Amino acid sequence: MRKIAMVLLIFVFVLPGTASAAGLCCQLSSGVQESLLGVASPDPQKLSLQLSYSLTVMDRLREGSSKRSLDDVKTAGRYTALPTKMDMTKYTLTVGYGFSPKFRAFVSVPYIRNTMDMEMGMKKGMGTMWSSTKMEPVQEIGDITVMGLYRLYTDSDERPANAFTIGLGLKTPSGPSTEKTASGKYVHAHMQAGTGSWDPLISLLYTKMMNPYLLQADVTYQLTTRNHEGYEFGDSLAANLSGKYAVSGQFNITGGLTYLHLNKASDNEGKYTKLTSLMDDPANTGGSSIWFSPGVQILPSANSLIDLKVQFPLWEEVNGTQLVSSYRVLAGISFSF
Ligand SMILES: [Cu+2]
Repeated sequence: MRKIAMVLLIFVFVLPGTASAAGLCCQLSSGVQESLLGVASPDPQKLSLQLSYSLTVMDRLREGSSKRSLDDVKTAGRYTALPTKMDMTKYTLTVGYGFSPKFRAFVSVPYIRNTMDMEMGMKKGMGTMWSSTKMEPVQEIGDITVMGLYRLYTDSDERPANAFTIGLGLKTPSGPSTEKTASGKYVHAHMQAGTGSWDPLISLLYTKMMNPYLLQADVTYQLTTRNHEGYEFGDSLAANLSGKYAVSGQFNITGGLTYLHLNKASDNEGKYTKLTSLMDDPANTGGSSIWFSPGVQILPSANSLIDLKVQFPLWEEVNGTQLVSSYRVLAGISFSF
């Protein structure tokens, strides 16, 4: 679920801006690849700084590709701890530097706040008594990621029409993955601020510029590893097709389609597993989804970019029964120096 963070979709408003020479072609030559990394890419010898906010709202239940109501899942009788709403908020600071026209590198540091509402069932005589509860929020620095982007091919250094880029990254285990609840049990694995694992990432990007249009196809694979506690979040694959249309030098309309696949998690030592709790049954992890992304971008000045985005799932198929997202909102501002 946290890996939905890899998926980006776009929705932005107009803000009053000063005149700017930065249009779509300049964004390409400076390599803004927000559908991949959500960061403004720095020009050579330039530093970029991005602050972003994202909110993922999960408040629907799904079994396979079918919708399920809370009552459906209660009646099925398998679980006595059910999530009803999870809000995942993330503030991310990303710093990038252009070492050369071909090579740029980024470090991103997220601050995570996850909340969850649940329904707990107590067996009473013939039936089950349900009560609502809120979990203690998790608020921590999450997993820091470093990534390098190397441009393998371009037809021109100035305003290229085609560019092919490879990215290699590493997600570190800087965020805590062993937070406990007041009862001394581990908080749900997917609610922890970190995964506790070192995960390599590889991305391939193809960008095509046909002023005033920009098209980009990119794919990212995250190879997850097992953490110290024996838990492994599933590998993920995200493939994006996105486009931008420059209405003016200060305003772009954007859109995209994203396919996301997550493998099932596995919990070798059972430390995070509780088979009567829907969130703590590893069978209820992983799946595939397709997301749609309309949006806009604003360029208030030559060295800044504002990005507000919303993403909606068009199709989903999950393993087991899971709490799934209704939508995701993203807002970011980036500067280059
Ligand atoms: Cu919970």
